[in-house]
Amino acid sequence: MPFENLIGGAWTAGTEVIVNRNPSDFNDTVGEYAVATDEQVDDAIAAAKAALPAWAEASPQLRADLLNAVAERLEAEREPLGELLAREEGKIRADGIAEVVRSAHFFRYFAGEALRIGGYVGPSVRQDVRVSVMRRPIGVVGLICPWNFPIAIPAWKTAPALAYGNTVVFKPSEWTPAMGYALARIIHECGAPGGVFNLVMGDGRVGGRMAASPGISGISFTGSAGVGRKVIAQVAARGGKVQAELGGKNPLVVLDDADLDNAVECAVNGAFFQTGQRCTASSRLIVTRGIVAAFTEALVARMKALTIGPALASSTVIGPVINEAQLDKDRQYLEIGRLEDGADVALEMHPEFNEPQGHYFGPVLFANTDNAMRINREEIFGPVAGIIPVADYDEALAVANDTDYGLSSGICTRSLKHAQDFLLKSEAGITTVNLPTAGVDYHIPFGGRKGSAYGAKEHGMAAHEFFTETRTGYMLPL
Ligand code: TXE
Repeated sequence: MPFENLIGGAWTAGTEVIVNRNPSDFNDTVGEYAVATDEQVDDAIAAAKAALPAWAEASPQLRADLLNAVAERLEAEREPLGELLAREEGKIRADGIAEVVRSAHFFRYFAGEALRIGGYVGPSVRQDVRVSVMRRPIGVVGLICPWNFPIAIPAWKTAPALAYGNTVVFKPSEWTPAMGYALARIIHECGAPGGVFNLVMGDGRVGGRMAASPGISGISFTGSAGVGRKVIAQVAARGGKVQAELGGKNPLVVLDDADLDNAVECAVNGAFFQTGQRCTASSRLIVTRGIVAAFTEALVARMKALTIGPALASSTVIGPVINEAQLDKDRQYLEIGRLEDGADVALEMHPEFNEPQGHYFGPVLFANTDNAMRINREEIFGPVAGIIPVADYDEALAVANDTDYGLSSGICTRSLKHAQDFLLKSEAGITTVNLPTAGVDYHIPFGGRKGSAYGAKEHGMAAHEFFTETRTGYMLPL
């Protein structure tokens, strides 16, 4: 029995299904998930539109209660959902559970925000006139999400959308429908009125129909730059509102005065944890020449301790990549780095088992690379990193900023002067000091610059920028 779409409060069968397979084990089918037809996408948008007035005008307490109930269910189901996430996406169990807990954090945070929508009332410059600035929902929002954080990214879009009175049409990635379905199931079971939150599963066809629909006021997208640019153009052309998070080619700078152990931990975490499939992953390791030999040696030694295996095996640190296409992409860049770019391969790891069959690709570390190489220009989105030796901090900053992307960046140093300068001059939306470039908080703004993003930032105090719009009022009381 396939898992169905949620349209206007009713679970609805499709005409085709996605067969969701476990990337750790080809013999394990996670489940079958209904693909929404064009008509069903349109029905979901219509249902969201019909539910909008009541939800937008509902007491914020009612909205807050729903979000708190969802948070409680996510926390209660953290273990089984974390395991399902690991089975479906390939990240290790502990990361799967942590992601479900983080999703609950978003719902709890925005339950409070529903009661703090805010605004302004005050005197006009005109005698006896009062002005008001209200924050209002933008309407029906479409959430198009990727596979790498299959419940956290939907949560960080859904929670503010609902908190501020919007209604939602949500499309998970076709590679991770199970977590998208689980979120829809929980929201439905917690009593969301029919049409307030709709689930339409499927691939780019479903996403494209959402982006093109005039019934959707705003699209929030996370995914590849190529698809994101298409969605941005499509929505902007029809006067819709759009925000997009598009990946990165994130630098981690290591200076001679860095704490070597800390720098190695930042690099191995940022570059290889979650199999390098994080938009904030460190893929360029920019290292000054006084420490590059010691850093490379220590990083290689640390990498050799990383166990590659099935996501649910307790010994696994590096799980499989998501699918065949991503595996091919990772393999291609290994050859591009070796043959086309002429980089040295400092370490190429392989799984030391042949069962179960999965999309396994070991971490790869290139050395003696330069920033002109394709492996340092193009997003690979796998466990692949390149060491770029540089002369000093000034060259490190210039190389770090020499990229089309601008999501996250990091620097490992004991110099407050260089740390402060990097925080100011790095052309990234998120910059860390002596911390990995991946791993963020949920209550502060998240998002990139340059080719990594478009429109308002997400998370915490930034989310109202996209999910609300201001209305200005002038009143002469007579
Ligand atoms: O992204 P896609 P995927 C990058 C990373 C990865 C690449 C592919 O480089 O290798 O993207 O990953 C929907 N109109 N990131 O396949 O294809 C699609 O169904 C509307 C970085 O996940 O961009 C999915 O739900 N929607 C990223 C979503 O868009 C369309 C995280 C993303 O799919 C569509 C993941 C269309 N024409 C991948 N075509 C990050 N920034 O974290 C597809 N979709």
